[in-house]
Amino acid sequence: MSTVIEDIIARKVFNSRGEETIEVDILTTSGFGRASAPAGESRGKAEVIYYPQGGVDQAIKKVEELIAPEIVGLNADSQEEVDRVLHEIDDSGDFSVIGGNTAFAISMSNAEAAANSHGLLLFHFLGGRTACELPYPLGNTISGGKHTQGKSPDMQEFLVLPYGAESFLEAATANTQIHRRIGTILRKKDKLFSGGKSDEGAWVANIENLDAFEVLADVCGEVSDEEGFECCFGVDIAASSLWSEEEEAYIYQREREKRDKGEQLEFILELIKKYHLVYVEDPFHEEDYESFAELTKKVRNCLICGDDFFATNNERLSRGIKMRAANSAIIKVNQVGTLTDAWKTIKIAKRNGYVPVISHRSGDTCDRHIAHLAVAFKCPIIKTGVVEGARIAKINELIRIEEFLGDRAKIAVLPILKGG
Ligand code: 2PG
Ligand code: MG
Repeated sequence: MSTVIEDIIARKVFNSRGEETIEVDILTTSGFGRASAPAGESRGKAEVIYYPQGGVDQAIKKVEELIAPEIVGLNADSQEEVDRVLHEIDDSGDFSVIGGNTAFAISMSNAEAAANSHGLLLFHFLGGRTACELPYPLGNTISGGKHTQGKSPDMQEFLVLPYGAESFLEAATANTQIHRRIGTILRKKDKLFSGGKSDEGAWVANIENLDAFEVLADVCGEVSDEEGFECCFGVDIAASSLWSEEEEAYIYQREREKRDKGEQLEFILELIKKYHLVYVEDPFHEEDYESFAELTKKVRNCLICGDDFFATNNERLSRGIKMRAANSAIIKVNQVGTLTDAWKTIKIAKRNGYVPVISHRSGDTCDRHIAHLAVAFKCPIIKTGVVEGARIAKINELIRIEEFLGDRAKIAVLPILKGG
C-alpha cells in the first residue's frame, strides 16, 4: 500500500456557531483523510492566529498556491515531516501567514489519511497496539462568562467528572444524567429559565457562581449514590476574561465583587475545600505564573489545569513546570497548529507528571479526531461537553472505540480522588 500524498483539497464549511471554518481532504494513493478546524471564543493570547488576513477564503488560496505544491508527493506516514514543511512555509512563529487553523486541518487530515491508508483506526495508527485506555469525560453542565450573553455566572464552565466509573460508557451515561437533572433544578431556581444552552450545550441560567456549585454538589451527590460510583466536579474560571489590568483585580460583575491577586487565591482555595473540587482550570490570568505555583503548592488531590495559561505551547508549559505552576495542561491542537507540536507538549507534560486534558473548542465541528487522540496519546481526561452535536460526535466515537477494544479496553488511571 502506498501512503504518498496525491492531492489536497481545502473548502469552506461552518462550525457549531455558524462561523466559517476550513476543512481539508488529503488523498493518498490508497487512502483518505478529512479534518475541519474548531474555534475558541475565550482564547489565550499565546495561541496561534487562526487565519491569514482575508479569513478562510485566503487560507484556501494559500493551500492551493503555497502549500499543495510542497505537500503533494510527501509520504503521509511522515507526520513530522508534513508538519515541518508547514512550519517552513510559514516561519512567522504564530502561523499568521497560512493560518493556524489551516495548519491544523492539514496536519490532522494527514494523520487520518495515513491511518486510513494502512486500514487502521486513527487511535491505533498513532498509539500502536497498546493504546487501550479510555479517558474520563469532563463535561460542561452550566455556562457563564464569555460563553454566555445576559445574566449568568461569571465563571465560564461548571464541569462534571465521573471519576469512579469503570467504563467510558458508564461515565458518559452519568454525565448525561447529571446534565439533565441540573436542567430540572435550574427550572425551579430561575423563574425565567427557558432551557437555554450555550455553544457547548451547557445550561445558561440567571444564577450566582456559588448557586451553580450548590446545584452541582446536590446533583453529583445524588447520581453518585444511585450509580454507586463517585461523580466529582470542577470549574473553568477562565480568569483571563475576569482580569482587569487597570484595576489589577478580577472583576466578578455578577457578584459585584473585585478580588486582587491574593484574594483570588484565597477564594479559589475556599472553593476547592468547600466543594471538594477535583479540577480547577485557569484560576488566574495567563501571565500570573506565581499564583498558579502558589495554589498548586497548597492543594492536594485537585487538578490545577492551565488552558489559556499554557496554550498547548511547550515553551510556556516548560516555564510552568520549572516553577511547579499547575499540575495539568489542556491540550487543544489548534492552539499550536500541528499534531507534532501538540504531541511534543503532551510528552513534556507527562514526563513531568502534569495530567494532559485533551479538549474541544466552544465553536467546534462534528470532527471526531480528539476522541482518537485521547486514546492514542493516553490522555486520561477528555473535555468535550455532555450534549450538543459537535460534543456528542466525540463522545459517541469513544463509545465505539471502547466497543472495538472489547476486553482490552480499560478506563484511565487518574491520580486524583477528592479535592481538599
Ligand atoms: C475553554 C474552551 C472550551 P474556548 O476555555 O476551555 O471549553 O473554550 O474554546 O472558547 O476557548
Ligand atoms: Mg478553558
